[in-house]
Amino acid sequence: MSTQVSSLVDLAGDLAGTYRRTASSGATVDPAIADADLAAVQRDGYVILPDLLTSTELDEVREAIAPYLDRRGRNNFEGHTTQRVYSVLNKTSSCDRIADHPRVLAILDRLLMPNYLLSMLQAINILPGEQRQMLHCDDSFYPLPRPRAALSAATIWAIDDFTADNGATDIIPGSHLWGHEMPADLDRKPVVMSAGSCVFFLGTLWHGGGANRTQGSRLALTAQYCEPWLRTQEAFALSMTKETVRRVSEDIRRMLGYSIHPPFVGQVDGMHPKRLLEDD
Ligand SMILES: O=C(O)CCC(=O)C(=O)O
Repeated sequence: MSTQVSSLVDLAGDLAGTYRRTASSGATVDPAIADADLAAVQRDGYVILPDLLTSTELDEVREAIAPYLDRRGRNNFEGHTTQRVYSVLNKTSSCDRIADHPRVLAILDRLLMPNYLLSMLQAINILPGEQRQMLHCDDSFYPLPRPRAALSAATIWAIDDFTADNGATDIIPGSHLWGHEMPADLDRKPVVMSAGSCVFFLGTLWHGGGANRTQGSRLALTAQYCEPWLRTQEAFALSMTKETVRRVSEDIRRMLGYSIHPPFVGQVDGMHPKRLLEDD
């Protein structure tokens, strides 16, 4: 970034007059906990955050997602024996906590620039017999050479227990530091964790869904986040209804794009995007 541009970005932090930057609920997390989570992420590329959702919350997610699990993946990446649900916030409020969990935001607050965005919120149900997914990195579609800092981060939440046999996400610990090395399937380590836990990892970490060798399905939610100056995977600014945008928390609203990357990226007709919510 040139000096000129970076001074523009730094300019007063925020040029918005009416809608100033809002605080993240990540600030409510004990800084010692958030700093330790971040240190693990920087060292290993990931951290497991255990037991963040209650059994009632898990039941609500299962019940809300079930009606949408009506089709299978369309290619090898989605998985032909895997079901996926996109545009989740428009369909149910039961997954809001997954998008805006303070423990996750506290790490993101330390990792990404202010007003980082939600890039994806998706349910992934791996059915019995699914093969392991190809290994990949979530921010590899941003064409900047590695090694480099992550431009995004992801969480995968276990809605069912993740076991070594039922399709738990496989990761390659430490691979966030790699340049152009390619991972070997032998290096895959399943993230075994109980329902209600999540794994937080960097967009540069190699990972992939595991094979499901059991008779049961493996339901997960993934929430992914990116720098505020990047294009998101799901075009939430186009897809989210105003009803959804009004219903969600201020954290989610900001991450859906009702915020600006100072001084003016994300504007609408020269104004802060929140002006759109004033009309009707
Ligand atoms: O379902 C999983 O465990 C991982 C899926 C994944 O990484 C993806 O589809 O991008």
